[in-house]
Amino acid sequence: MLDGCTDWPDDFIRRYREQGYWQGVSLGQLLREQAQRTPHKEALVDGTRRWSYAELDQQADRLAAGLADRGLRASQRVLVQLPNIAEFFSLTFALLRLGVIPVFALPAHREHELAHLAHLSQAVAYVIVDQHLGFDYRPLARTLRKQVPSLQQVWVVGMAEEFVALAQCVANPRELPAPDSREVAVLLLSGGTTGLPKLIPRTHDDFACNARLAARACGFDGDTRYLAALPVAHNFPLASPGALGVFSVGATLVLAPEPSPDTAFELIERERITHTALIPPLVLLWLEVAQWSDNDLTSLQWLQVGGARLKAEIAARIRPALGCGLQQVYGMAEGLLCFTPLDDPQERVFDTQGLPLTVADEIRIVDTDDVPVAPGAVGELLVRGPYTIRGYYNAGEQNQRAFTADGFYRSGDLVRRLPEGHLIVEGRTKDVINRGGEKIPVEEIENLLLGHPLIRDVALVALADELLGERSCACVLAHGACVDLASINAWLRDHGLAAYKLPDRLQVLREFPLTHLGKVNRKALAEQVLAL
Ligand code: OOB
Repeated sequence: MLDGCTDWPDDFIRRYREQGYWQGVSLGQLLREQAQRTPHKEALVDGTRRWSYAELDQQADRLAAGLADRGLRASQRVLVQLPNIAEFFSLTFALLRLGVIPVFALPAHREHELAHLAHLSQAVAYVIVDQHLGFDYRPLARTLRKQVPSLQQVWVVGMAEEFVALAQCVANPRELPAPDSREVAVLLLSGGTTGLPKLIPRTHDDFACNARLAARACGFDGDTRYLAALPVAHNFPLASPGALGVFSVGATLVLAPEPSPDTAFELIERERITHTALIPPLVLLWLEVAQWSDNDLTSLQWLQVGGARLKAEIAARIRPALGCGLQQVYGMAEGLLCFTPLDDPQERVFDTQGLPLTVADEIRIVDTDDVPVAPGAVGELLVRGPYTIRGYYNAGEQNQRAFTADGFYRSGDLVRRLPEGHLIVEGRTKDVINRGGEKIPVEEIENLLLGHPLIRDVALVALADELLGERSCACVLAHGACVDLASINAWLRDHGLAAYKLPDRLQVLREFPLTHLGKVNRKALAEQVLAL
């Protein structure tokens, strides 16, 4: 396995193979086999572009050959920051076929996050689109190249300027040695528990298992037409079941450039979409707009909702407004996926976050001493299984904290389990603000803000919010002069922070409430701010 990664112990490897979770097929092969079964079937729709399985397969082969000619070698890393466009998939499959490991940054990430990801992964290349939704990624590439010496090459979808156009990186397809399915296929980003995002190594075997079984749990088949409205670089629309789930059953993936109801409703009507996935704040927006939209949404059968807790009252509005069923999804880039079964009674679908995907997902719910809680009680969810990682990439010390000695991942989520096995997410122990599904690692923002000349001390806390579930509030002790939210956020933006992580509110205080151990009492602080 790639250096810096933690493998499963031998007896688990044997078991997961014997039980058929790991099928010994690399992700590149998965597409090839589908292309052989259904070459003419529509694989992917991006605006007016429509690629069959044979075309997608061939595009990937041509890019793989071209990128190999440019010196890419198995197990190198490439930082990929692409929006929902067809090239995301031709490139990803090209890299997968070479055994080169994509690191999936989100389109919203900026210099602060990207420099960290490039350093941590020692990426040799960075792939961008020229412009998307009014943002030009080329100046970002210039800055990043200066900061990260390992980044030798920048490939651009569209106008490359001084860089190289991805369209130029093609060559005649040739036979390439297939990577071992036990190898790391991709590096995903953690929602973050401490500081900056950590990298999550997912192997071909485990990621294929993730996508294939998720597709089954969501009833995907050859007639499925899935709309990727969320950014496909995220595990939910990428592989849970998302795009890889679509490709594993020979279905059709339709790409939306952004998830607004205006764009998505047009696509649902035009492309006869059957399934899609959203985070809770977008559900609210879709519900609002559906009231007066005259788009025909009757093809839509299932809406998957995950990433943050969905309120039962909102869940109940989905079928009346959108005419489709709801499936709750509780997942994490580290692995474990839970889905409400499609034939579950309404109250389970509204009130729970579903059942683990496989019987091989070992779940423990424990107290702060790692002792299992009584059945039905709330505790931290620990998990181990055929598609849950055993360690982050190059993170020895953090791995000591994030995993138990016997290999369980500490999710940082507080859950309880119903007698039938359904999990309900009740809160969390980790220091992350979940802003409607977008994760804000508290320490990362606090560390940045501590560098601000007017800030003496800072605590970022979550405030309850109707729309997003949580919003972030930066509570600061200031040096004399007054500070305000606009100037703090402009400063954070200048330091290259992604916009979704900017504090929603700033509160200047004289002192922080402390716990009896002398640490900032965040709960009391949030209550104090809400009462102001
Ligand atoms: C998904 O993945 P990540 O890695 O961005 O975030 C994982 C965390 C979980 O540990 C949990 O704290 C929260 O997001 N979460 C939920 C949730 N789904 C995720 N909290 C409450 N209710 C839910 N339904 O967010 C993700 C990955 C794959 C599929 C779906 C979501």
